[in-house]
Amino acid sequence: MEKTFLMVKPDGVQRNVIGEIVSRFERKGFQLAGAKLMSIPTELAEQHYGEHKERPFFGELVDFITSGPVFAMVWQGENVISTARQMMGATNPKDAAPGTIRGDFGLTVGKNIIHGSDSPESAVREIGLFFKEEELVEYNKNINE
Ligand code: 3AN
Repeated sequence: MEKTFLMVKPDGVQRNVIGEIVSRFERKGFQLAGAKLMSIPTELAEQHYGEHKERPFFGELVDFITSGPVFAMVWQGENVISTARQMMGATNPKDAAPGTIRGDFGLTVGKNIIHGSDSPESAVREIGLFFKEEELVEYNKNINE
C-alpha cells in the first residue's frame, strides 16, 4: 500500500489545526499508519531538507522547522502521495486554491503549515528519517476491505 510522510509544521501546531488536518485526510479515506508530536533536532532537519542545502533559504528552513513542535505522520492509501499534495495546495499559500490546506490556513511560503513527500523516493526516505518500523501499524486487511 502506498505511504507518504506528512508533517504539520510549527506554525500549524501553533495555529491549532492538527485536528483539522488529520480530519481532512481521514474523511478523504486515507489511513493513519503512524503519528507523533515531536521537536526536530537540527541534524534531522538538515537531513530532511538536504535537497535544499544550496538554496538561499536553507538556514531559514532549518531554523523554522526546529522552532517548535511538529506533528509527524505517515498516511497510506491509493495514490496518497499525489492526492495529499493536491489536498495541501501550492507551496506558496498565495497561489494555493481555497479548499486546500495551505489555501485555507497559510499566508507565506516560509510558514506554509504542512509538509508532504513529493515522490515515492522522498516518501521512503522521509518515513525512514522520522519513524522506526515498529512505530508504524499494520491494519487487519479484512477490516478495511
Ligand atoms: P513543497 O514543500 O511544496 O514540496 P519545496 O520542496 O519546493 O516545496 O520547498 C520546501 C520548503 O521550503 C517549502 N515547504 C517552503 O516552506 C520552503 N520554501 C520554498 N521556497 C521558499 C522561499 N522562496 N523562501 C522561503 N522558504 C521557501
